Amino acid sequence: MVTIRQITLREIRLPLKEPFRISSGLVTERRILLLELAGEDGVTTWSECVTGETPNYTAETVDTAWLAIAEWVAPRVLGVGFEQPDDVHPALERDFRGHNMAKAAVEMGAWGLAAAEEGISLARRLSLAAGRQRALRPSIETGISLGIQPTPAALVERARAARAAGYRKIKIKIEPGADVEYVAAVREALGPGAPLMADANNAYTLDDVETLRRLDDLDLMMIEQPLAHDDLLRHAELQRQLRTPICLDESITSLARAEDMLALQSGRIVNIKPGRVGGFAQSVAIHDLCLAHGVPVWCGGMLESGVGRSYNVALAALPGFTKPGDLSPSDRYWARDVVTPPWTMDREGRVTVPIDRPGLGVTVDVDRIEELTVRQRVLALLPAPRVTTSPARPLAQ
Ligand code: OSB
Ligand code: MG
Repeated sequence: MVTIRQITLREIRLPLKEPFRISSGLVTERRILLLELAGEDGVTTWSECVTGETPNYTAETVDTAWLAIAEWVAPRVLGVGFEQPDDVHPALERDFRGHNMAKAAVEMGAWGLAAAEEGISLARRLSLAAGRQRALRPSIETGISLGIQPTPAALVERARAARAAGYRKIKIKIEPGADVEYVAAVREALGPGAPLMADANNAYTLDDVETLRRLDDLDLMMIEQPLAHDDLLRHAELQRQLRTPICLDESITSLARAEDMLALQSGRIVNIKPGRVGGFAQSVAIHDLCLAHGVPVWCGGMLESGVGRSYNVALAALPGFTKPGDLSPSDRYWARDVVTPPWTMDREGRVTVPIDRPGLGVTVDVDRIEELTVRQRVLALLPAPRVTTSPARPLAQ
């Protein structure tokens, strides 16, 4: 049984070490929503809402998520005794459209709370989703996501450094004008065996098939989300014309969309981001579906703080996550993270899953979060109204 008694919603500001540019936008400082959830008997945990600052990735933003959590998500779950954390997602879907990242922040917090209350790690708790037991990997192979650079030479320098640091996958953000030449330069510099991929964040249409065909000659692990954010049909058309597997990110917003992708053959790999699909229950369901169909999945990232990263690491420990995840260590993005110890990666490009540490596996640095907080709101059920009995008065005649 898991019951969320109170949610403290905070916004913190965390400057990125360097600006991160993708085809659909630029971010220099993250605005991050953190949730502190209180359950029974004083047990608490933290979760993160992974919305961006602007609606360039999905329609949600930090501000819409703040509103959605306070107005619609929290009132549905506060004080409700859920038999399993699996039951939170359906409760948030009934007559409540969209706002997946706002829903996910609370839904994942319920998984975190269940893990903390049961004294097991988040990864172990998640491996028991939907009444089944899944094996767990003790460490996750990690990839880096390199933002769009001013020149191919600048990109090559970053790719070389990433390879030297041990990263198992180098994802290159592309857009028209910064694509074939850039990726080819990295292929040339790092050699034929280097694990490279490209992510377009919707920057192309089927009119660009010639450009995408040239990427096809660069032996990439995959091309991520080349076409529109909500498209499946055109991706299927494009996949028929490419040897390189298409990986879908933005287009997969639920289990149903993953089923559609399989039916339409819109792609051959899925990037699972739990925020994008409404939380852990849907993430596991998509994972299970893909595993059953031999479709590899990997865990994407949203420039999370160490709190969100702990959820991604737990998810990526599931057996179908066979491609390296966007799970860079804390110091890739932050001068100082909000968890201790920070997330680290070994020389072989692996992040260790804290399988035997209860809860998130890291300690949340509450003092640091206090310092970084720009607004805060406590969400709780109103205390039960005090019943006042007034003396019986004769009805007015
Ligand atoms: O498309 O995967 C993406 C960040 C913001 C929005 C979209 C994406 C990304 C990343 C970041 O690639 C990966 C990471 O968190 O390391
Ligand atoms: Mg992507």
